[in-house]
Amino acid sequence: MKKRRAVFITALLLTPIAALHAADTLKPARPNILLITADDMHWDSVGAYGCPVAATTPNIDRLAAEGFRFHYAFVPISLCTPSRQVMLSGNHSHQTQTREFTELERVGPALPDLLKQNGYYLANLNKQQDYYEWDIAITEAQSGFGRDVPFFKKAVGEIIATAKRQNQPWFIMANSNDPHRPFYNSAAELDNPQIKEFRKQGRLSRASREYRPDEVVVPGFLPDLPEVRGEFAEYYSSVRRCDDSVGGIIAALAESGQTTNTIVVFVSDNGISMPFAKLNCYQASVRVPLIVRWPGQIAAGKRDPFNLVSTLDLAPTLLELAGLPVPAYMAGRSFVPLLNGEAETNRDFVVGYYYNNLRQTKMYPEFTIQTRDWTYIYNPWVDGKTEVHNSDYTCSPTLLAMWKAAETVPSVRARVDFHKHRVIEELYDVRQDPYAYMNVATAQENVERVKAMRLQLLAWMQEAKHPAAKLMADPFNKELIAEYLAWEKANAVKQIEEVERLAKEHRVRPDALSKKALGK
Ligand SMILES: [Ca+2]
Repeated sequence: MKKRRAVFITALLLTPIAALHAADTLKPARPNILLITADDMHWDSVGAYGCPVAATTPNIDRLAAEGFRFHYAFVPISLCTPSRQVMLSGNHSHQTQTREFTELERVGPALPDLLKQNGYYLANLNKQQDYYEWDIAITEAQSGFGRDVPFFKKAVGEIIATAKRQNQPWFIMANSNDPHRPFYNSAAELDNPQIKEFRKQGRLSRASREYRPDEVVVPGFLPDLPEVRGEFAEYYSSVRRCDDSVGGIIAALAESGQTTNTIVVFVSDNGISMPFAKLNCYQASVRVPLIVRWPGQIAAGKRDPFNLVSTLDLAPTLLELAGLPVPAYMAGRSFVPLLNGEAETNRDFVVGYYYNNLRQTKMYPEFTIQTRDWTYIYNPWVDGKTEVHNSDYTCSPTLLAMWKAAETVPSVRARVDFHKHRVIEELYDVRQDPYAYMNVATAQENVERVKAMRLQLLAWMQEAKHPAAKLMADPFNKELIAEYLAWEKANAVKQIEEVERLAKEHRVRPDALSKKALGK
């Protein structure tokens, strides 16, 4: 372990010296960075994370065997674009004003900007194209909606070859659209006009293994109804197709001969698109698989079973691994010491949040503190009458089946009712209740715990200058709740106007505004 640490220290010490000579031909050797994201993949859908279904991710498992994986990794927000924006900016959603699909305020240069300034060739497949000066950005329309497995390998191979010709280190952000809805071979996938077109062109890849309903396990946070099981069979086939894409990307890297000089990160952007998961603040919403591989530099096959990390930390971590300084304006902090086997200090929780559905002004702000053993959630929008609307899965066979079953099955009715209305405070004992059924926020034995977790949220909000900070100091004050919700709504209206203005000026793609284009 000491030896490995020494490698980093040496690299950091040498960088400024090497930089002195950088003006000529002697460029400092920077590692390449390959950031692979899955879309809406539940944390334990990966075999290496204990997936209960067989052989879902052989390629990602190989990556885990060759790399370092975090058992407790979280995203701060369970929504696609904001989550990826957190990864790239190292800042929280409210700091960059990325509550929805467009970043409106730059805190400072983000990871791609800083890498570009240091000579990197930047490439992006599928997502996050509006904000950075990518040397090449491949759209969903070009990539077969992220469902064309051979395309990933070919594109990554060509990008690496281009960077090599230009003698540049590279940063590739390769985003699979799997296992995002519409799921594999579902009616919604087969009926989607764009996907239909790709299918005609022979670009809709088959998964290398397709799952039948009797082969899958429905996670405990959902009832095991036939329609739910049917969707999970489609979902796991999507997971497998994502894994096929990851395999192609890794093969392209291997064929380029640059494996040893490339840091590979695999991460999901949020939990599965299902009730009590995506677009919420439960563990199933914000917990993700996170694997880092750098042969010879980061211990292979190691698992960190203890420390909590957030994808907020990715940008600072990758900057440090690349031997670059981490700017003070980034809210995340590098987890390089953890990769070196050191214990983390001063972090026994991570924060999370959620605000609203895509391009809507009705807000459902939720905030969470996640620890290894507890999930605390504060829902200021809850008033006993308002019904939550999570656009992503409202018409899903799963939710429709739950509504139907609720007519006759009391336990499902209770679950459906709770999902609709919630309560203002939730607390779950993750060890005893991993699927968040028993809200113990008001239990006498948890009074001090809840108080402490509220204070953790308050301290974070104060430090990160969150507009809910005043409310969090007095979380049941109805006037403060109304004031905060009015602020969020006004801000959402302002954001939509700003996005429309930017689209008119062609500073964001018009399809960033289209729900259809985003598969919503
Ligand atoms: Ca997503």
